[in-house]
Amino acid sequence: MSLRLHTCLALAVALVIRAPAHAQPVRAHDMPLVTVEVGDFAFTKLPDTLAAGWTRLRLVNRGTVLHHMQLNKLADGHGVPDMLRAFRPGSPLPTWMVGAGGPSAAWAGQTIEMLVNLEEGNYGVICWIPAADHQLHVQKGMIGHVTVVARRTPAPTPAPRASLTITAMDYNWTISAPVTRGRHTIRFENRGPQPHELVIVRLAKGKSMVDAREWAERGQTGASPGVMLSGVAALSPGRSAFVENDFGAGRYALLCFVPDQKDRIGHPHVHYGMMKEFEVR
Ligand SMILES: [Cu+2]
Repeated sequence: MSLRLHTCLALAVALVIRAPAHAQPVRAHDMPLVTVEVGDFAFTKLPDTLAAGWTRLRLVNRGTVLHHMQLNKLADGHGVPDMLRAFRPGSPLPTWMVGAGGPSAAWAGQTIEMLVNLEEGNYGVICWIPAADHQLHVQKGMIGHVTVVARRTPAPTPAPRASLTITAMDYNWTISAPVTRGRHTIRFENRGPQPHELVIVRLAKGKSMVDAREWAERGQTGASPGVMLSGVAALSPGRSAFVENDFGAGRYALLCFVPDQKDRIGHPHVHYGMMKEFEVR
C-alpha cells in the first residue's frame, strides 16, 4: 500500500471519528434496548424496573399465537388489580389509567420493536389479544408490572427524527406522505378523543384489509392475511411513539383493534372503519 493511500485512509478514519454526534439523526440503535419475552400466556421475561426516557422496546414472541405488550401507566395509589377491575368494554378508561404504547402484535417467533419516551411511574403490562376461545390473553394470566424510575445518566437521548407521520383519529388514519420503498422512521400520533393503536400488516397477495380484520376477529385462525410489521400498542389521546420499518413494493394495511369506549359493547375500532390500505411501488 502506498504512503499516499495510508495517509488518505488515516484522514478518512480521523474524519469519521471526529464527526459530531449531533450531526447524525437519532436512530433506534442509539437508544437503550429493553427486551421482553412472551409465551402462551405470560410475560416470561419482563424487567421489574426500567429507566425513564427514550427506550427501544423489543418484544420477542416465543409462544404459538399472536401477542403484544400494552403498557398502561397507573396513577399513584392504583395497582394492576384496579386496572383489571376498571376495564369495561364500551366505557371510557378511568382518568388514572393512560395508554402508554408498547410493541404491537408479534407472530409466533417474531420480534417487534418500538421507540417510546418512558415517563417515571407504575405501569400495568398486559396482552389484550383475544384467543381462539374468545377469552382475552389477559384473562389467561398475561399480566405484568413495571416501575419506571429516573434515569441516572445526565444526558437523555433526544426524540428520533421521523420520515413519515401516521396519525390516528376516531375512526380514521392519515399518512403524511406517500410511503416509498426503503426504511422509514414513523412517528405514530393519536389525535383522536379515544385511545388508538397502530397495527401495520404487509398484505399477502390477493388479501385486503377486510381479510386482515376478519382474520383477527376469528381469533387468528385460517389463512394468514399477511405479515406483521412493527407497530405501537394503544396510546391515549395526545401521545406519540415511533417505529422503524422496511417497506418493499406491495400493499399494506393500517388497523386499530382497540375496543370502542362509547358503543357499550366495545367493538374494535376496525368495526367502525378504522383501517386503511396503501401501496408501496
Ligand atoms: Cu397475548
